Amino acid sequence: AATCLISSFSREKPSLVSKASCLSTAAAGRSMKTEPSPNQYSAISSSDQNLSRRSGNYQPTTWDFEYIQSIHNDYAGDKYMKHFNELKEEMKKIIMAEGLEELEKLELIDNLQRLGVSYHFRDEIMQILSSINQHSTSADSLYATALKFRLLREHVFHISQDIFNNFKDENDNLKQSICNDTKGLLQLYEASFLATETETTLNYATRFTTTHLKNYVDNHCGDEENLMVALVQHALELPRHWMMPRLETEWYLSIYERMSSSNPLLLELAKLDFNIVQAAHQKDLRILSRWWKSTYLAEKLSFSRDRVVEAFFWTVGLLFEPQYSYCRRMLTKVIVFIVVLDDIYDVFGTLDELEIFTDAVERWDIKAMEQLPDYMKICYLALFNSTNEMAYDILKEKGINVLPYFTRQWADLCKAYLQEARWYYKGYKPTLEEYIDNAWISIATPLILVHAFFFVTNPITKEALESLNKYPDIIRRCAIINRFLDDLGTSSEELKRGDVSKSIQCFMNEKGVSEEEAKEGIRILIKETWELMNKDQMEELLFSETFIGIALNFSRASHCMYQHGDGHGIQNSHIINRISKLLFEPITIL
Ligand code: 0FV
Ligand code: MN
Ligand code: MN
Ligand code: MN
Ligand code: MN
Repeated sequence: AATCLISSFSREKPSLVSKASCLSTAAAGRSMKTEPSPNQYSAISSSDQNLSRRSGNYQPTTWDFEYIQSIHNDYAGDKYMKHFNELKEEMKKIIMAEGLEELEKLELIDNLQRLGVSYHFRDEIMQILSSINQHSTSADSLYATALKFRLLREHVFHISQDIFNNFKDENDNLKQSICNDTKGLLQLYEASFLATETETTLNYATRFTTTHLKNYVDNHCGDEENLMVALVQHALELPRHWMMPRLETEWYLSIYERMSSSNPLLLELAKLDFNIVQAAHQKDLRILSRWWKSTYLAEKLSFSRDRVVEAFFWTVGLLFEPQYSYCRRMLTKVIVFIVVLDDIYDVFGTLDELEIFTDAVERWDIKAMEQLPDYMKICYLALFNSTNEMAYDILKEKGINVLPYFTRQWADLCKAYLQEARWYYKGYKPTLEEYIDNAWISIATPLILVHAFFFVTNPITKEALESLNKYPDIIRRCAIINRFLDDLGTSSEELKRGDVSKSIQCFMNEKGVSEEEAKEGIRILIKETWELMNKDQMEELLFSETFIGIALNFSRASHCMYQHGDGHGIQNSHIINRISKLLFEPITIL
């Protein structure tokens, strides 16, 4: 029934009105100053003083402008490049060496991926996997079978769950004899998250392995020296398929180092790559923090979350490879605008103001600014200029006018925000279906993915554009997962402050269950939506591997951002640690 709910969402899809005329304002927009001196005018007019507005009580940023500008990194530039390239060539020889057993090859690929360096060896990896796919035998251990299954699936080779039939008994259940094979169970657990919704063996395997792995951890409580215990505990927190790749790499580097079977060359390569990539990210971040400061949005709209580092962290979750610097920088701008707008709609704006603002965004017209209160003018013009500028970049580079796609996304987002505000002011409690039908747009995932599509796709086909306009399944599912995760992490604070019922409250009202039961229900919906997204990944033909990877990574980033509450708005120590390790602390190389 849950699956039915998720696949039945439909939404009016307004046709794209060509707004070619807007592009001419892109160039004008670029020269329009978004940088008034901070005391030139007050953003919030004095007539507003006696209005009672809500507050998010958001704390200042953990990493301010001065800190970000002051970072010095020894790994920036070309200093380590020569040595790195030597290591990379050596590594290629190891990967392509004759005489490796199939299992050795699979383990090597798994380690390359987990250590975050597989992007240097894409061709080699595909070559090995397709040869394994063609001449595979089946008399393997559970461990080898599950590893092979997962790696082949991750790379979209067709492989059936029947590969696990050897491990089932006459009643079609998984054999009890595998319960003590922890290494095999762990690998089967990881593989099971790649299941689609009809693969009952694999879906049952998730529950089966989770139970037995939990027992294993309980029986080895406190045995932290034991690497298997560390690996199992980590996997139970989040399976590999749901884990943000860079965070996995950061964690696994410390584990791999402790393994007696580790390859010293690979370890050195991976550490060096981690630091070089981090230096590239810091460079992006320095540019962004100057831009963010120059907008004055944090000062002018002080009710809003000042979270440029967190926004950038999301983009590192979507795609971390150094060559995607432009995409990361643009998407970070997009995310900080989303957060500012979200705070206007959720916290600060009055319903009248929100109606006018939504209308102005739909019109996408510099003249529409006149009707706005001062604090909205600043935000409107900054959004208008940045978006037009991005469209101008793409027009220059690819010869396509994407402004209508961008502006439609902002209009759809604002309309969804407005719907939530109207529900809130009316005290209306939507059904779960009504809520989700709006909330998969208001989570801003479609907007971010549509922007990402244009930044990473080349050439852009007519078929892909048509599909994009109708919000393809992969975007929809990713958005629903992100919405559920956001609600699990943020809704308790949101409701205290005053906000529309979120999915958990809708679920409670509708099913008459407790908050804990509703949360469990939402977690099941998340797993089921992933099963649908896994199928989308295998069936999607119009979008590039890069774009599909961004969509999957987006939900992975959400799992990590919201794992311990609201990682974006209310900084908890977990997320501060994760961001620091990923962006600011180089790995020690002896
Ligand atoms: C979520 O905030 C939010 F707006 C974020 C993190 C920015 C963009 C979204 C993603 C990158 C997924 P909040 O929980 O206030 O959002 P809602 O929609 O619940 O008000
Ligand atoms: Mn962990
Ligand atoms: Mn909000
Ligand atoms: Mn909101
Ligand atoms: Mn939220």
